[in-house]
Amino acid sequence: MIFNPEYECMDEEARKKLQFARLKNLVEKLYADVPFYRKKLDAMELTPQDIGSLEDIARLPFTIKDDLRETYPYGLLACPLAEIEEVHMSSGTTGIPVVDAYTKKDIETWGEAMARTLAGAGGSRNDTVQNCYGYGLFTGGLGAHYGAKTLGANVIPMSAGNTQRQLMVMQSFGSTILTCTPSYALFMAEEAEEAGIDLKQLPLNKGCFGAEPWSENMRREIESLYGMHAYDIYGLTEIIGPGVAFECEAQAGLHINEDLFYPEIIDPATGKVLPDGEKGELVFTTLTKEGTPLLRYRTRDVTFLRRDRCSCGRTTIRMNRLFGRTDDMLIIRGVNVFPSQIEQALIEIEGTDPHYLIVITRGSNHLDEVELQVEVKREFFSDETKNLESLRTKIETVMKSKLMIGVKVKLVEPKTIERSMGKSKRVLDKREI
Ligand code: DLL
Repeated sequence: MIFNPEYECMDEEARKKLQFARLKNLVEKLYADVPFYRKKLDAMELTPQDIGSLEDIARLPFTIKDDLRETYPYGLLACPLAEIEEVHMSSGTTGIPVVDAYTKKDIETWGEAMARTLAGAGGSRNDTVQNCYGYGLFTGGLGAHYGAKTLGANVIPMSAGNTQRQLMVMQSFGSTILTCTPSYALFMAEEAEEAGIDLKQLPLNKGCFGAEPWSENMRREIESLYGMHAYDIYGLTEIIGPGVAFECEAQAGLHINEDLFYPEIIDPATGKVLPDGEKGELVFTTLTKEGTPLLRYRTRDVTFLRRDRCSCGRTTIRMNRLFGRTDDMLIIRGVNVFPSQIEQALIEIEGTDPHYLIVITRGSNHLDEVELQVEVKREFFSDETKNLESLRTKIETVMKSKLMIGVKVKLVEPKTIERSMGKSKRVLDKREI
């Protein structure tokens, strides 16, 4: 089901017109009400009148995470504080958090964006959403909650954790949609197996997973363990939280809610806008936000955009599943490596589970050393040592050819790598540089 065909299936010309009108409005508002942006525009000798077309967006300044940190908590507010209804913060554990402040209308927009997301996965008012994203300052819990309500579905506000109870609720309430991080979905499946619960027999038939990188391999794993369709959903606190982009039933890229969030891809080194199809840093401008609207926010997420039509009937631009982040790119012995590349390489190797940890150290010879801990499927672990050794060598060979660096592989027993209920940690960088 398409939740809002008027906006999701809009003809391209009409959408561009709408985006331009909203952009113009936004720039006027920021210039008038947010001293931070007024200063930036003045410094570039730009006024709202200079924005005469949608393409002129490229003339506007970027906003970066440090701008948000430096103005913490309310420096970027574009409305009186009395109009703010709710605040959320980024889930990062280090540094000053970034704040998103929502007016009543912003919360409604968020509900709409997330209702479109759940509908993209085939959800409707007949569904029961078991929402295991964390409630609180993190945007996952309440974002999915508002979306389920706007859709008219029944929402069970579980939050993350207490896995035994999650499994009990899943069975007794007959939940049909699961919303959580992909790593928590896998963790719950392991616990279910242990408890002798066959998830495939339950009514649960779709899931909306995001907030962290995951791969096609993990998707296939989740789909087969639960007997469900698993969809990728994307968003970030600074822009609204979840609801920025979502996969539809075609599972072929994530539809961006571009009437609300205007996307661009730039070269992270030069800031130049790149054409559709080219990989670079994703940038968003919030087109309708009232509380903390942002101009050209650099997400640091790496992907590309595609404008070809989707079989689902939506006309919105799609972004590819993320390749990684410009800032979590690892530089190992001078080679750029994204953790997602390691995961991709693991896909091709039978016998491994999608649980891994990359441990980086700097040896006494000052060279970086990488140990890749990989969980092995239970059947494999009980096999002969000879088979384990050949699996280990195989992974090392594949990594060497894909990443161009040597990686020491350590095979570990199932369930030894720490599980996460929220965002999982894949990299342990012990280098002291
Ligand atoms: O993670 C919002 C969210 C909640 C999205 C629930 C989806 C579901 P933050 O905590 O601000 O917000 O983290 C945002 O997480 O810039 C990406 O790097 C990463 N991320 C989010 N979704 C995905 C995804 C929420 N589907 C940051 N795939 C973003 C890969 C993702 N990475």
